[in-house]
Amino acid sequence: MKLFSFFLIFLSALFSFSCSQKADNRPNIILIMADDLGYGDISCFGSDYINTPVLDKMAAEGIKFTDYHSNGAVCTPTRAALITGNYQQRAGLEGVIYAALDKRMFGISDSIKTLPEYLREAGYSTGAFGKWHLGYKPEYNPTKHGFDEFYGYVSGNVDYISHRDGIGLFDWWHNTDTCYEKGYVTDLITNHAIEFMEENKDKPFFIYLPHEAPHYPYQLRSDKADRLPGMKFPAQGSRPDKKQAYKEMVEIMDENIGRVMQKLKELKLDENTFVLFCSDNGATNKGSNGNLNGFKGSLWEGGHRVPAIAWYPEKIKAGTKTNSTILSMDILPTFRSVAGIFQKGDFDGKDFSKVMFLQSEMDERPVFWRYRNQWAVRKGEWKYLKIKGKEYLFNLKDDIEEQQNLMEVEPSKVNELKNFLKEWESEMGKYKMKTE
Ligand SMILES: [Ca+2]
Repeated sequence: MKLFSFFLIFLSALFSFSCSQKADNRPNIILIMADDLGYGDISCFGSDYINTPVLDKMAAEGIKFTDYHSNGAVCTPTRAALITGNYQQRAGLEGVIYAALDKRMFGISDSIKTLPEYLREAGYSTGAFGKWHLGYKPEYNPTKHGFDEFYGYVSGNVDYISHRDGIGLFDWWHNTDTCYEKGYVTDLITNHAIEFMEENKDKPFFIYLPHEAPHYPYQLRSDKADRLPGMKFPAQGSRPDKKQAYKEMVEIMDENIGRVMQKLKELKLDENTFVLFCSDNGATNKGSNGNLNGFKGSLWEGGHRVPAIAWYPEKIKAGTKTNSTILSMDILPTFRSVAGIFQKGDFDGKDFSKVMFLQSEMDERPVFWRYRNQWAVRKGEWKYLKIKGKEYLFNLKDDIEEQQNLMEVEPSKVNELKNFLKEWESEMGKYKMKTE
């Protein structure tokens, strides 16, 4: 009997050892998101003006998404979709949360389970370093929504040097406390992400690294702060050469992403870490959306088709490319699957891990955008768009520039897409929009 008990104890020890081994082998996940970076703003997406050797190398060693879209055409909605795995409308965050004091009441609701909450529950250490923009109040803080640690700012943009927000208030935090530290935002958030990697190198971690670059104010490392207490300041910064600053800001971000990649190597985590890079909406006129029509804020392709790259040498075939249509809301189900969370989840977003790891394509599905009296529906190569009361139908496969309106030519396609939109609107009508 004694021998039998001993055997059982041995078996259970062996089992828990193999489980913990398995748990430890789950990949680290790093999500790096640029702010307002356009489809034509990095060299591997066609820029001949901005040099991004680190991102180019990631793409050469990983997979490039040609048809990746932010859920929103501006910051907050994309972040809401990303963190919830659903259309941002379900969180009521269809528009931007502004810095003005009478607009600060909105934010991410407690009742929604977030991406870091899923990953933390599965044993991941979770850290957010950079821009939050999902609410100012303490209850909206990243540490109240699944992140073990947060360094950064909660508004839409801060002075890169003085860390003051759009109305001049100090906006730099360590968790829920204000934090005074010197440094250029792009460098600082990378420093904190790297510290987090070092501290958590022996267990799986999830790092969310939402950069400020290349969002305004257009400032470089050696610039003086523009936003100081009691002073009026230009929101976009005082430099006259904003386009040049924009270019250098993207290049500084690229250099800092290189520091993260280098640290992965040093810590011998490069084999077992999955890195996804993307942008949160299209570029303004300071940047480039390649040959796409429109800018940030619009539902023309330039407002939401943005660069994305995934890197995971162990599982992603080097130098691959996908034309699957993927949105920010697809990241949550995908990361759950990468982290080995197999409980069924009910999300608007869909797992795209097979696109990356097995070179398969996503099943065709209708996807939707809505922002400030603009509507867009995509299914396959077709896009229905309604802007300022005018309707358009485009075949993006032949006409990515959105120049040939096929409304009159393909009425049945128009009807199909409008019916999808009607259904979606009726579903989203259940939710109260809190912003703008
Ligand atoms: Ca943005």
